[in-house]
Amino acid sequence: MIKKISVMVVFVSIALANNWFNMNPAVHPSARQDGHLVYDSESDRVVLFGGRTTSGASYETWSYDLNNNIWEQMSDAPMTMSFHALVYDSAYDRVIAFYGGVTLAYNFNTDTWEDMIPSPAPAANWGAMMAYDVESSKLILFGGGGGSGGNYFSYRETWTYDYQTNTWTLLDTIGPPCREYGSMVYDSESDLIVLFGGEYDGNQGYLDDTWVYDYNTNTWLEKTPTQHPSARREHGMAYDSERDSVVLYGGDSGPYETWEYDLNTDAWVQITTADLPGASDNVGLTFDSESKRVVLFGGQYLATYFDETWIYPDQEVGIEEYAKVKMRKLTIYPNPFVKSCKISENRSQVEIFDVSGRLINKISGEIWNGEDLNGNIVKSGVYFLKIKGNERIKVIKL
Ligand SMILES: [Ca+2]
Ligand SMILES: [Ca+2]
Ligand SMILES: [Ca+2]
Ligand SMILES: [Ca+2]
Repeated sequence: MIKKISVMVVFVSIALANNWFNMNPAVHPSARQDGHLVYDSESDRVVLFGGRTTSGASYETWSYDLNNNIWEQMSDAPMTMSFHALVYDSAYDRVIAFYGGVTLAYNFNTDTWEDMIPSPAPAANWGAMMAYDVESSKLILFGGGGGSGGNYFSYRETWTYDYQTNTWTLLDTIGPPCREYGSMVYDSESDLIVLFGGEYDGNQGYLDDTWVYDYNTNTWLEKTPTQHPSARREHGMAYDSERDSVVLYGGDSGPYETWEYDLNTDAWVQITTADLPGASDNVGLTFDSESKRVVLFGGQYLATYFDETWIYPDQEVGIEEYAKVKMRKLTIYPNPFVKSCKISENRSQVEIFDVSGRLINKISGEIWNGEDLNGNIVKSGVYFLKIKGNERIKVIKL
């Protein structure tokens, strides 16, 4: 008699530690560093623009729908940008890109780019930082690099840009020490912009300082956290409004670190995660407030560019939502199976139980040959796989 075991996947949510989860979308942008991400909250889409691929700076615009794990290529921008700054202006529902005095605006709803050609504009070229103060409806830009021929320096200016009047206005020229390649995000709960790190004055060393900017009073203030990430540049930051936490990831040439900053208590905490993206620096990072997840795309480690899409934190989600995300990754082949099945997720330990909860077998690796602990082929029917991998436990109904 031929035994057939059909496979259904059912997930049981177990307490999970914070982790990164690889979404593995079927279609995605090509590998790149510095492909900045922003979240268009009106459209519930993450927008990626530009970056540097192996063939140079990119014109490309992509959108990502986390709910359906789908990337879609949109219209190219009128010019390439990398080492640019990118932010979402929620008042006008526009994505604003800035590099080297050029200001571009993108409307996802109509999939159209405009070259705004404002005058004056900040003089910064590469590595300026932008964030958007939602309470004040103001885009804020700080710093950036300039110079040429080995004579490089950084800017110390704070600017705001208004899309409707197409006007850049200089707000402050003191603020934090000059820098490029830091990161800046807006903490909506505290109504303050948070800046961390970067590269000082045209590559005169890396910074490890934490600053906040209040547009309402036009004031910069240096924070004094007792611990904080080490000095670095080219890290990514995003503000998780669900958990009121600034998430920092990576940095140049290999700090594969995840940190979270609570502005209210002025505390940075390093988060140890079981899984990590392939890239360490120049990732795209933003927060999808509808899905309540930080989204990461691409980045680099030394000379290698990445095309991975990850989300964070992978925890404390409802069973349904967890299943929706996880089921995309996990496949069991063939289904139903007769002799053996291959479990797509390669985890260290898989335990197989029958419906009464009795342990049938333990396997390491990806293949279950349908045998029990004594080497006998099991009866047809329903079995559960318990996959232990790092912090995550999944129970799968076979
Ligand atoms: Ca929109
Ligand atoms: Ca404000
Ligand atoms: Ca806060
Ligand atoms: Ca979403």
